Amino acid sequence: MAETIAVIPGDGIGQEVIPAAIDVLETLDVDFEFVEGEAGDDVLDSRGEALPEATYELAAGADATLFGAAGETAADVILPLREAVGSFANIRPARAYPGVDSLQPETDLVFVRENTEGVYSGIEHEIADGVTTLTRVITDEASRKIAEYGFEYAEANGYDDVTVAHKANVMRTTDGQFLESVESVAEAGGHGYDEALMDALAMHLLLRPEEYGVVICPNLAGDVLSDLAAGLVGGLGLLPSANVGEDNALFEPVHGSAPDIAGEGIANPAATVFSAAMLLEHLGYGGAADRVRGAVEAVLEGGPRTPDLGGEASTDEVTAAIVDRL
Ligand code: GGG
Repeated sequence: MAETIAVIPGDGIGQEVIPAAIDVLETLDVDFEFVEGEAGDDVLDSRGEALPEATYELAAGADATLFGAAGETAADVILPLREAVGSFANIRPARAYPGVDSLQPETDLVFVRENTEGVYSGIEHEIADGVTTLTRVITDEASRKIAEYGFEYAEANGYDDVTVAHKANVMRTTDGQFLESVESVAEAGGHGYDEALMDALAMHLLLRPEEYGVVICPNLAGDVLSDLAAGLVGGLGLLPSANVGEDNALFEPVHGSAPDIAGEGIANPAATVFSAAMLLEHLGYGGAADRVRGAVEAVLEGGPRTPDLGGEASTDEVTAAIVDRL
C-alpha cells in the first residue's frame, strides 16, 4: 500500500522548493501518495488561521511530512506541525560539499536540537505596558530524551565527538538542569562528551569546525548554531532537517521563506531535496536516499547552481539536473 506523504509548501520559496523535491521523489521507485496541505501567511489572510485543523491532522496522520517554509506565521505553523508529528528532536546536518565554496571545507557537523521546549515553549506575556516576559521551560524528561537521541545518533553515524551546548553559567537553573540530565544519560550509557558554553562554541565552530561532530543543544541554541554552520558550508540553501518523533516525522529545509527572492524561481532546491533524502531514509528507503544525496552532491560539484552559490541557474534547472543524475 502506498505511503502517505503530507506535503505542506508553506510560504515564500517553500512554494518553489517543495515542488522540486516532489519532482525528485517522483522519479524514484517508491510508492508514495502525496497529499497537499495549506499553511502559512496567505492562509492566515484568506482563512483566518495560519494552520487549519485539516493540515494539522494531515501531518499527524501521514507516514511522514515534507514541509517548506514559514514566514511571519512561523510560530503558528512550524511549532504545531512539529507537535502534530510528536517531534522531540530536530536533526540538522551541516556539511561542506566538494565544488561548493565553503569557509570551512572540513565541516561535518550534526546539530541535535531539543524540539519541544526552551524559549520555544510559547509562554510569553506583556505584564505591563512595555514590559514583556518569556518563560523558558527545561525539563529533565525532554533533556534526557534529546541526550539519548544525540548519543545514539553519534554512535550509529560514526561521530566520535559529542558536544553539549549550554549557558549554565548564566541560566543556572534551566541550563543547569539540561546539563545535569545530559550528564546522567551519558554516565548511564558510558558515553563520552564535552560541554561548551554556547557563545564560545559559536566562535570555535567558526574557527575549528573539524574538531566537532554531533552537537546536542537546547532548542534556540540549536536554531542559531545551525544557521551559523550553514554560513560555514555555503549558506542556508544547503541545510536539510528532520523533526523526529517516536513514530512520525517531518522534514524541512532549515531555511525560511526568503521573501527577498520568493517568486523569482532562483531558490536553491538542495536543502529541500536533501530533506527528502532524510525522509526516504526514515521510511526505510536507504538506497533511494543515497541515490538522491549522490545526485545532489554531483550537481553541487559540477552542475548548474543557483545565485546563492554563485551561479545563474533557476530552481527548475538545478532540479532537472538532479533528476537527470538519478
Ligand atoms: N523551513 C524552516 C523554516 O520555515 N524556518 C523558519 C523559522 O522561523 N524557523 C524557526 C525554527 O526552525 O524553529
